[in-house]
Amino acid sequence: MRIVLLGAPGSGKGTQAKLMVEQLNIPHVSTGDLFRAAIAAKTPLGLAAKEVMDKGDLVSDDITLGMLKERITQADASAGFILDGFPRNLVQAEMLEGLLKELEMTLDHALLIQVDPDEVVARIAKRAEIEGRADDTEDVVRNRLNVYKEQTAPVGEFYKKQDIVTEILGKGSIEDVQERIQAVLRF
Ligand code: B4P
Repeated sequence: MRIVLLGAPGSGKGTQAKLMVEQLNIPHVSTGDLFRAAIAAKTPLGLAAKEVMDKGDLVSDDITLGMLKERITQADASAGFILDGFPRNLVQAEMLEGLLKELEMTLDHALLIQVDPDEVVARIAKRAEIEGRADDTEDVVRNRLNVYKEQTAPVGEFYKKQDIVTEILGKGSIEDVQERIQAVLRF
């Protein structure tokens, strides 16, 4: 099964994807996590990405697609994957279409997790206290929300035209949200 998780920063995409992995036995591919690993390893890609991510902006599409292609062509992704944080804009959505066509693959679901902006800000503030991520400061979170509204929200419309979008209410406990996802995917 091939799934794309869409939603604002802090909507719980990563949190839900980790729970889905246990049930579906396919990998969770988070472009944010791939970038954070590259930053921790101080690779040239990581150094370039860090500057952009610290401001809350998006890393260039070519770099992101190259990294994604490398990940989804690994053996453990042959039966499917959960994409979290990709595509982040319409260019990436088109690039993913091309890549999947080349690999003779199709997407089964795009799950759009809906959470109020105030709730997102509160969740990320809590994570900032625990993890201290450089892009979780209030100003940067506001920029990330603007970037989401302008660049990522249209991706939902892109997949609505393909009739594969299901909106998931992201309010409530982590378990509540997971139950809603499981009801859609029927596992
Ligand atoms: P991401 O790593 O994707 O960061 P995110 O949007 O904050 O994560 P997510 O929505 O998964 O939230 P989470 O589950 O952690 O991106 C970071 C940056 O990387 C971007 O700004 C960009 O610069 C770069 N990047 C990534 N992908 C890119 C791409 N494709 N192109 C270009 N640049 C890219 O949840 C957040 C918090 O809420 C957690 O602390 C969690 O515990 C809590 N939470 C979750 N569900 C909850 C619930 N139901 N109730 C209460 N709290 C909850």
